[in-house]
Amino acid sequence: MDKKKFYITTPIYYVNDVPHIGHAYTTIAADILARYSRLKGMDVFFLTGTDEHGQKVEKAAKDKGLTPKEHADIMVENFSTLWKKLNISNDAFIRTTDPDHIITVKGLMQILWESGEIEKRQYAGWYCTPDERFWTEKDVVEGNCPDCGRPVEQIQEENYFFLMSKYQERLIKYIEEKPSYILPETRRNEVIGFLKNNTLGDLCISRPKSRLAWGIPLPFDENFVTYVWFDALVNYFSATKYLASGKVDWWPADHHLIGKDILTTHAVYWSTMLMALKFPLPKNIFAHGWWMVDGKKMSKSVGNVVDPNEMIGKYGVDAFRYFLFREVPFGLDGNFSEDALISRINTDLANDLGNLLSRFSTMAEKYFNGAIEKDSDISEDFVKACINANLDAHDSQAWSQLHFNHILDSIWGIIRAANNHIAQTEPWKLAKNDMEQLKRVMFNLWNALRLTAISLYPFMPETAEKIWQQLGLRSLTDEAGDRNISTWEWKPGYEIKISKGEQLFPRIEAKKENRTEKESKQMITEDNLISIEDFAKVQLKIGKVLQTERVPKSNKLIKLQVDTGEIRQVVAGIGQVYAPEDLTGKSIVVVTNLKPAKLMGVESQGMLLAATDSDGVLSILIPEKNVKEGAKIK
Ligand code: ME8
Repeated sequence: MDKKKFYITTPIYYVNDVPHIGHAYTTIAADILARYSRLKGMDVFFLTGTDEHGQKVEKAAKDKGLTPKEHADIMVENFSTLWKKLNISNDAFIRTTDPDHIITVKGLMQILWESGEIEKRQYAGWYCTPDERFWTEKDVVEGNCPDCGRPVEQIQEENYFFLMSKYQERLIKYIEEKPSYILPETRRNEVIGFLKNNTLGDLCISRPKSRLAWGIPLPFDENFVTYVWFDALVNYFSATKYLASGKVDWWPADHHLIGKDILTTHAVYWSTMLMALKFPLPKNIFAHGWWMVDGKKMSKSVGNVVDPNEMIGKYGVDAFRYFLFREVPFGLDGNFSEDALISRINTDLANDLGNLLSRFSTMAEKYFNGAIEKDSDISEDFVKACINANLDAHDSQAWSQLHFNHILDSIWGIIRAANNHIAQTEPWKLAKNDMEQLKRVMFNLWNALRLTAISLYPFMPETAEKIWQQLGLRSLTDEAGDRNISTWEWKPGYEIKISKGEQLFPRIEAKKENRTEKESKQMITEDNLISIEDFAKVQLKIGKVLQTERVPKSNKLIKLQVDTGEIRQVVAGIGQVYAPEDLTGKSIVVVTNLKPAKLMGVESQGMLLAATDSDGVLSILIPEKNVKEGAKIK
């Protein structure tokens, strides 16, 4: 029998900026679903990628003095490197500059053109350049974009329009008839409300080349390029044609995971495009909520953007992955704080899970020399509680509705039951007078931990493997298939030998109370010393210089593209001493957590360290040995 297929996507992210926790969030969510589906024995195609055309990317490249493709080639690395660090198990990575994607976009455009779904019209409207969107007179708020608040400009030009308006009624009917097409329900209601209370216009799907050159040319008119959203949305389909295994027809997707910011483009533009193409619609579009910091939107100018690389470096991949999905129900907005993350690590991960495993393995080694024998009584309350919690963790409704925090809570149901069981049975007492009962307790605890590891795997793959190994089992993914996800009495066909390993999650000391800025300054002036905490605030890393060039009209400034584990642009005032070409390939020291600043209009995302002596000799700092880029300086 053919395996059941499961196709999941993330948005393709703009390469105009580096990834932050929001991008990580959607991608980890997709990874959780992909891993779970593989565990259940399905054939999975998990797609992510980057959106590389359009005005935003063109502008970001121009600011850096690069061509859009050069810029995209550098920036795409930030995403692929981060996905590796986060253990993202994507099967494919699409870039909209891939030649095969471009061919598909042109092909679909041509079909729509020939079938009369596209029309050329004279158009006058208000245009928001940063958002690349036209607005009508009534949308505009005091001359500003209703979405981003920036000024709009009046534009009059000829353009091509996709006749989206004629699909309005059909789309309403479709969404009403398919309750799980758009989730969560609040978002579904929003879309229905919008469609019922507004007249859907036609969608401008071209940009004149004279205004925007960086896009896919229309196949039927070379003077225009394709609107970036039309190009981007097609990725979900085009990838199935050239990035997936040839035997399976992957379209339609099971889930498009997106943030709530891009719901309209998916629920309305993409759905109607597919209707016009006579293609099936995806089975589900899930729009999750927004991560904020102190109740505010993350933004570079406010300086509150959370860098996932930093969080992984400080707390580990799995703690970060766990926190994002345990703390806030998937679908709602959440507030990110390191204190909340530390608290989850100390309570859920160190106290509940880590302690359970270490107590179990210590006892197994102490009382049975690591050997666990099969001996269970499935009528015991403890076993029943574990079986029920495990069933909840694999509840198909919870998984299809993406109730990740409920699922995690159910897994913690097993962990809590196991900890209670230890407290109630007091194995250290049984060791003195009832070894038979102790054997049973240990086997049951082993089973509870085994099911915990399987259930946790999609969320925390490294931790699950570590638990599995300490439990004396072989490869989790090989052995855990659908059959063993919920079987209590399962036992492998080889001898189990427990081997106590490292603590999964050492506790993190609570942060010392934050000194106010004024107090810190006072300290420095009073005795000219800073505390180790103050020094620890400065993040220093080794960076490898990839590309260099002078900042135009400056004899002092050099612009460097530096790999510090992620690619960043650094502008340094060393141009009177160093020629740009002298720096390429060198390892340097970079301050990586400085707020970005503009020097002569060019953005610098960090600072390189250099020393100047009293004679005015300037030297950049270079490590004495070969150390990898991204190495931390402590
Ligand atoms: O919109 N909280 O790309 P993008 C949660 N290229 N998720 C967030 C977030 C936050 N604060 N910020 C971003 C684009 N995201 C288009 C998509 S798809 C055909 C084209 C996540 O780089 C969330 O998934 O602006 C959001 O929808 C996406 O990043 C936007 O990424």
